[in-house]
Amino acid sequence: MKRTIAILCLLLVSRVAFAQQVSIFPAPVSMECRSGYFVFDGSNAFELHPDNTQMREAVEVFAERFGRSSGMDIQVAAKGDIVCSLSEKVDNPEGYELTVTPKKIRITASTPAGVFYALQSVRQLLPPQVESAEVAEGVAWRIPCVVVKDAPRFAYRGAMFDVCRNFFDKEFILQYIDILALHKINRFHWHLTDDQGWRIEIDRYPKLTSVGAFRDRTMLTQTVVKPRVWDNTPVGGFFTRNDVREVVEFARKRNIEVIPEIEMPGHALAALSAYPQYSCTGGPFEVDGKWGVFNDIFCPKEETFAFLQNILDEVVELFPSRYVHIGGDEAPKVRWKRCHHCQELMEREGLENETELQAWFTNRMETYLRQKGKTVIGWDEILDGDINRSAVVMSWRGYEGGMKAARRGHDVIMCPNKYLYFDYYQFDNDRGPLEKRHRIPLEKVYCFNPVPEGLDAAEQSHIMGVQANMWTEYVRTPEYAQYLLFPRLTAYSEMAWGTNGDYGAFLERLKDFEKRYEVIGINYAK
Ligand code: TNX
Repeated sequence: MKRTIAILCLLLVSRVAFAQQVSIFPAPVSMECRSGYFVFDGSNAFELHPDNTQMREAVEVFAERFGRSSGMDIQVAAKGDIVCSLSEKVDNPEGYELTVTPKKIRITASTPAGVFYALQSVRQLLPPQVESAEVAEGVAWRIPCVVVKDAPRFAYRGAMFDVCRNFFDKEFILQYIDILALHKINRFHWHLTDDQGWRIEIDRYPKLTSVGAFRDRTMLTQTVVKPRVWDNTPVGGFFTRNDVREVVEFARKRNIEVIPEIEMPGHALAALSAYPQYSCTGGPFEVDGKWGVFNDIFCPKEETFAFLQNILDEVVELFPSRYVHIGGDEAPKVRWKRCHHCQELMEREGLENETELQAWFTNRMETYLRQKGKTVIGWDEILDGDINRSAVVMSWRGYEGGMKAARRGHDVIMCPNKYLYFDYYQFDNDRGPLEKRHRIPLEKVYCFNPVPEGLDAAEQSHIMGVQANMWTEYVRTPEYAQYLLFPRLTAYSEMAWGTNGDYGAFLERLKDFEKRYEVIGINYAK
């Protein structure tokens, strides 16, 4: 009797200890816990089938991280106890099976991306100190025995970050990308051009950055609030071509496609400050330090198309991504209405109004990029006209844009602002400059349903996935960006992966994950 009680107690204790350790974000599709641990002792090695460059890259990121925090080096060898194999048995290209026993870690996937994700799960099964930038002492480097079967619901799981309204440097972006990989997010949409700053170096047009990347002042109040309060400190910055290459490569190794966004025809004031000849009025303009929507946009002249195509030629060379985002949102037609050239062009092309002219503009750029093998993405305003079906629509003003796009046969990415805009405030007492907008509490993100009711099966199949957007008008520091991003991004990742369920249980699991945020150094909202 005593023995039975003792065994029961032991079981209970080990279950509790277990429960604290075994939590992966996003939650895997299935996970069974077994007894025992796999211990990392410095003698471990990867065994790869096949042993090729892609497979080595898939394990390298984990080995680097683990090496830095544990001091242990895991090499690839002919025989090893961490066995990674490709197999057609796993059908999702990002899916994987992970079996941990006291003797071996076995990973099976259909592509190296799945192997990479299995190792991100192993990363999360390890104590949070694995995130440490230096060797952490006194840590039990072991993971519990588990059997995990996992695969994402959506192929497109994106995160957008705006480096234009406020500049965020390369170090911040690299750290963010690594955190995205931890959450199995696979696209980084990099918002690189806007009215308040042009952030990517273009060889052919040096003034885009020498002029367009800097501004004299920044508005501290909301656009609608009077009197306006300004910070008169000059600010700016941009990414060199080498910075871009480094970010793209860093992301690629983490199964993240970096999608550049070059805004057109609107949100173009920084570019027009440098090259006013591509506006309708000729300028002059200044890189603006206030927020909102500006009337001066690119003028659909032949010279402008040449300018934009030359820029895109360089962009395409820097970004191997399948997608290029060309913006398309918030483009007022005030200038086009009063511009002789635009009116003549409309007449010639048989375009009824300026909205059709924007569609004509978009289609021209879409065709140009398609010929270069790229798929164009645009904000849902591009649907206001009849645009080529090959363009992908990002639905930000609610579900409607996405539904309309799917019905017309466009592929769609869902990022409605009332659910997935992390620049919107979280708590009732978050009374910062964001108070006028919607509140997006954690639960709203977690419970978001990306596939709207009312679409038939064929239309639903056009929903490629989701995206969380981080605009930075009022976000001036990395710390504040992180405060807005976390833990909402963690909730988002579980929804994007498709395993969001009981919100209460998610909150319980999150407590453990916060230790990981702390070791990484993330300033999360508590
Ligand atoms: C709308 S989303 C915008 C951005 C702003 C954002 C602020 C979109 C395509 N346009 O330019 O930064 O709202 O939340």
